Amino acid sequence: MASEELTLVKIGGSVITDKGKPLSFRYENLNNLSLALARYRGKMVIVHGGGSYAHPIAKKYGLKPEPVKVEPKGVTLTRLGVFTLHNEVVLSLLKAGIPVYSIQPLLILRKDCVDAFNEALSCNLTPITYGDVIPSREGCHIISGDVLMRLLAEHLKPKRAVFIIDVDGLYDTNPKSGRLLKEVSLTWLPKQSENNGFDVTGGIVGKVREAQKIASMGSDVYFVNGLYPERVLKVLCGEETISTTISRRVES
Ligand code: ATP
Ligand code: IP8
Repeated sequence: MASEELTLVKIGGSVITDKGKPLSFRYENLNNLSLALARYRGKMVIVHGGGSYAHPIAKKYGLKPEPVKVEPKGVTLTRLGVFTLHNEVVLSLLKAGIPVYSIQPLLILRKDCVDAFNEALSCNLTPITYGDVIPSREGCHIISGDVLMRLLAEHLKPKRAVFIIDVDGLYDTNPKSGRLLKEVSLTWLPKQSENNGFDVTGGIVGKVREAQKIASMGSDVYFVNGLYPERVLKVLCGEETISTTISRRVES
C-alpha cells in the first residue's frame, strides 16, 4: 500500500545543468527549484541526475548502465563530477531550508542498508541521493537517478513520484514539434525521441520506462517542468497544473 505522506522527487540534470555544455550549472534554476521544494510541507526523498557533470565524462570513459571494464580513472573522474554537482544541490537545498541527508546509492543496492532512508526521515531529515557509478565483480556500471527512483519506490511505497525535467511533460513525439500529453498509459513510449548526444542512461525513454514501473506499483507519477517551480509545488500538493501523469486506467 502507498505511503500517504511520502513523495519521491527526481531533480533532472536537464534543469540544474546545461546538458548541451559539459560542466555547466544552471544555478538560478536550481535555487528557484530549491525554494519551491522548501515550501512543500510533506515528507520527501530527493534524487538528482548527473546532467552535464556526469554524462559527458561517463561517455568519454565508456561507462554504461551495464557492467563494463573501463579505465578506473574514468570512474573516479565521473564520480568527481557527480560529487561536485551534488555539493551544489545540497547547498542550494539547505539554503532554501531543507535539511538534507546525503545517502550513497550503493546503500540502496545493499538491501540491508536501504532502511537508512526511513531512518533519516524519522530524524526529520530529507534523504537525498544521486545517479552514480557502482563497482561489481563484472565491471563498473552507471545507476541512473531514474532507476534509483524505481528502487526507492519498491522499498518506500511513496504516494507520489515526481520527475522534474526541463520541458512541460511528456510529448507524443518530441518537445519541439510534438503534442504535450496530459496522461500516458503504463506501456506508452514516445514515437520518436531525441537524445542530446551524450546521455548515457537512455534519456527520456529510459526515464519513462522506470516511471511506468513506479506507477504500476501504485504510486501517482508525474512529469513536470522545473523551469516553472510553481508547477512543481502544485504537483507536490496534488493540485492541477501543466504536467503529464502516468495513468493506470488509460490505454495507448
Ligand atoms: P538527467 O538524466 O541528467 O538527470 P533529466 O532527468 O533531466 O536528466 P533527460 O534524460 O535529459 O532528463 O530527459 C529530458 C529531456 O528529454 C528533455 O530535455 C527533452 O527535451 C527530452 N525529450 C525527448 N523526447 C521527449 C518527449 N517525447 N517528451 C518529453 N521530453 C523529451
Ligand atoms: O542523470 C546518471 O544519472 P542520471 C549518473 O539520472 C551518471 O541518468 C554517473 C552518469
